[in-house]
Amino acid sequence: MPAQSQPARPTNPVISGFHPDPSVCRVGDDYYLACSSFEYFPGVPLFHSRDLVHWRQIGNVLDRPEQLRLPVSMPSSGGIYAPTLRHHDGRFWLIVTNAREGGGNLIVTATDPAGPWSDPIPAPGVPGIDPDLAWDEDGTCWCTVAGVSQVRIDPSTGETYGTPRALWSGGPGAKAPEAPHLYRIGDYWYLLIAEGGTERGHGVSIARGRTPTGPFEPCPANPVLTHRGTDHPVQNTGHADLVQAPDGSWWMVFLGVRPRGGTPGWHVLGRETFLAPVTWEQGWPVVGQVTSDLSELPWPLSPAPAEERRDDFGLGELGPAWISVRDRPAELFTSEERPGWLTLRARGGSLDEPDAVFAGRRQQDLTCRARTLVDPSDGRGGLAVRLDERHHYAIEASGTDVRVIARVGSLRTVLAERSVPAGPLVLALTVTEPPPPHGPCTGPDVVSLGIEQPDGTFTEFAALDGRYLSTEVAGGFTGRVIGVYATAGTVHFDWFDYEPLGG
Ligand code: 6LW
Repeated sequence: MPAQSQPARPTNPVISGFHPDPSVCRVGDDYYLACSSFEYFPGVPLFHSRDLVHWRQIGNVLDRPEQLRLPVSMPSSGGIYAPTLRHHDGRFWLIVTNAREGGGNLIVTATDPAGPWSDPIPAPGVPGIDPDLAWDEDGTCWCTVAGVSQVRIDPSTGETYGTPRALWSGGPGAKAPEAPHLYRIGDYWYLLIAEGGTERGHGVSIARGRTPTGPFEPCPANPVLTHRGTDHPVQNTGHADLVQAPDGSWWMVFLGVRPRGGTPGWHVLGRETFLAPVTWEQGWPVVGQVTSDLSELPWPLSPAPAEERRDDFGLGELGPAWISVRDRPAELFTSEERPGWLTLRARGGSLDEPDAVFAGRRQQDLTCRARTLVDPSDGRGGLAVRLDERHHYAIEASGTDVRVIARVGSLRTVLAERSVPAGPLVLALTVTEPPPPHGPCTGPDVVSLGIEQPDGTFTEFAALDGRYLSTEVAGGFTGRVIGVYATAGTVHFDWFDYEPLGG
């Protein structure tokens, strides 16, 4: 299976595409990082790095149905929110929220972060989202959540002790104090939080105290990171975690977005993971510039993981970058029916359904191309770029009929429909910059959908403004995912490829 596609140059974002709420920890020379996954299965992508810049996805923490059930009644952008990943006492610990009715906070552990991870341990006494785990010197574990409040917990049972106590809620008047992480650094306990909401006002603030339970004194220079009101190309910076490198230097991972187009700007890749250096002044962290070029790191960079663009569906199991909507039952996603092909069996008649049979990967590049060789003789299916059930563009085939469908909010339309010769065919889409002139109403990008002729030329069926597949239009916490789907019968896919286009 292909490795996670990574930039060849050391650039920010360090993990591009919809990979928000990063939580990082280091064990020896190895860093591990986990992100939110919302309505997608498997949940909680897990990455490994040796240099904080090049990350390779080594698995998903919640990759068995027994660990993660996301019902169709759960709206998109519900589900798995904001993990905290820590290493303590020879084990990895991950606490995360399943934000659905009857969900709640849960803890999983593993000795190998690539898995398997344990079945979830429910933590019903943890009151809210964005849980953090921190252990003090005597082994007492504290769970701190958005708000910000804290309760003592036994992470091996999920049992909490006493009632949650309010700790600190960030700057005066700032909304949404969330994403707390608590650390012992030197003589202080530091409480790092996000505030201002996960939109353009987002920021990171910090307070410190002598004990893990406070009292906490806010940093006079708060927020220690925000791009609000600036013209920085990376916006919405917040939801951060700190890590110390083996050389003693400190680093922050955090989420940010890259809005493009005119006003108000649209971001389409979701919230991505960025890296910035941290220095300390008078016991407070100072976050360095968020630069796009990370070549000047204080250690040699490991080679970027190989970019394998094509997935041949040969090994019988989808690689870790592949995600599906809410679940992925083996009988509906199989390579046993036709070896070397991925066969999808439809459930639900369109991508508008919350249980559509879809397997995709995050769009990780501002401009890119995706293609798939599909055999539509036994059903209907194709290639889609998906933001959620209500926002997606697709090109699909059924027998000799090929059409482009756009769903934007409550509007659903077939934009183009043509006949093609019977047999397998290549469906393709590109995401490119809007053609000039650029003005205040120009969108972020253009999604063009069509078919590739046997001679390799592209025949465009429709070109659509990308803003309608942006978070600013659709709402929510995710980003675009590009993949294959079936909406009737059985549809076979021989390969899928995805490549950045550059520029
Ligand atoms: C997450 C919260 C946030 O729980 O967005 O940006 C929420 N920060 O901390 C969903 O990712």
